Amino acid sequence: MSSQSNAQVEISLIAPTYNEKDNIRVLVERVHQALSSYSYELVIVDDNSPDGTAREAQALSADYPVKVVVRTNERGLASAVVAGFKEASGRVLGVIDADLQHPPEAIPDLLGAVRSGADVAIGSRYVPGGGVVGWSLKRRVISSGAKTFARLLLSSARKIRDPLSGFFLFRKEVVEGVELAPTGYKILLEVLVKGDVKNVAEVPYTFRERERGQSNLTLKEEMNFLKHVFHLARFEGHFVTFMKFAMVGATGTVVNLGLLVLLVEFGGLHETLAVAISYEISILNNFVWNELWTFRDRRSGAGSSRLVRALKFNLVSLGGFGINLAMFSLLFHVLGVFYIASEAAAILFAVLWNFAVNVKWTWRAGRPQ
Ligand SMILES: Nc1nc2c(ncn2[C@@H]2O[C@H](COP(=O)(O)OP(=O)(O)OP(=O)(O)O)[C@@H](O)[C@H]2O)c(=O)[nH]1
Ligand SMILES: [Mg+2]
Repeated sequence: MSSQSNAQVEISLIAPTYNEKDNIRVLVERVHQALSSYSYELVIVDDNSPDGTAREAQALSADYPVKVVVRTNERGLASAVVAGFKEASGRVLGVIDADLQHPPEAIPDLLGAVRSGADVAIGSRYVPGGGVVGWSLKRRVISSGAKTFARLLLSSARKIRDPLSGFFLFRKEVVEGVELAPTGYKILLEVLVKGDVKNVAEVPYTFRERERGQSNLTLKEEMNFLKHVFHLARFEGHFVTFMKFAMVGATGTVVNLGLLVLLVEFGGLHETLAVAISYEISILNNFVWNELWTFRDRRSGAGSSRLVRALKFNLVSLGGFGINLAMFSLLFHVLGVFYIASEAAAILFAVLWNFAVNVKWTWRAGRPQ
């Protein structure tokens, strides 16, 4: 059945698999049930799983519109999905996990959204009606931290509630001529940032616990995620600005500490007063450098006076300070993370917050008159 001609296939669903032998039959059956009234194909991309997933999939392809791609010299979720896209002949492409954490029954709604004009339709855990079941507090915190990180750094992800979803559909034209990098495992981000995306729809679903088989998620993948987001930020063009902003922040720390020592040791000021004064002056230091250097080309478009920008910058920094404290408390007191790691993560988030809000508010790009 996989020999249907290109024009006939409306949707190609890609399911990457690694050791999913116990899930693959149920997946194929449920997808078929959900899509029986559509012309579809299911492309299973297996990395030569030792448990024999590919053989099982091959057997199913006799009765269902299933295409099996077996890779023997490569391993990895993202590159498997990209390989699947290359084999796909549908006008709409989609991605679904093979372990049934993404309900195939939601596909018709996603397809409906694409048919009514969405370029990308996302199966979303974070719109009303969606959710996750069975996650520990730690996994929730990591997941929402990763989500916030991506949204702060990537403007293409900012308006999306679930930009890290692994369950989504999109029109093939969205990625026409786009080189999708097979790094990181969040292919949706790659599509949102690099693709030609105007309308995005989010359709709720509930992410359930895996019933059979084992998770393939590793720490290495998590690290790859950070690298991937920085790579995409560079692609969007905000990366250089962000690096300047971070460098200015570093000079602020030097001013802050240096001044504190001066005021206490040589000025004889009370420590608390010295902390307050040196903190405020370091913020002013940062403001001046950002005004003259980081956001130099945005000044005229911001539509506000320098004094107003300075006040806004102060407010944003205050917010960043609050975020730093809150995040530190959550990681250190609630989750028991080592205090230096907690504060490092808290600083990263505060800096990202400061950056994102200053870009959007203090030095917002002017509208064409
Ligand atoms: N081809 C291929 N597929 C993979 C690879 N790693 C993971 N997958 C598949 O990608 C999908 C998602 O991987 P999971 O391990 O379930 O990741 P997760 O859903 O974030 O983690 P859990 O909630 O613990 O299941 C599953 O269908 C996996 O079989 C890989 O290296 N190659
Ligand atoms: Mg899974």
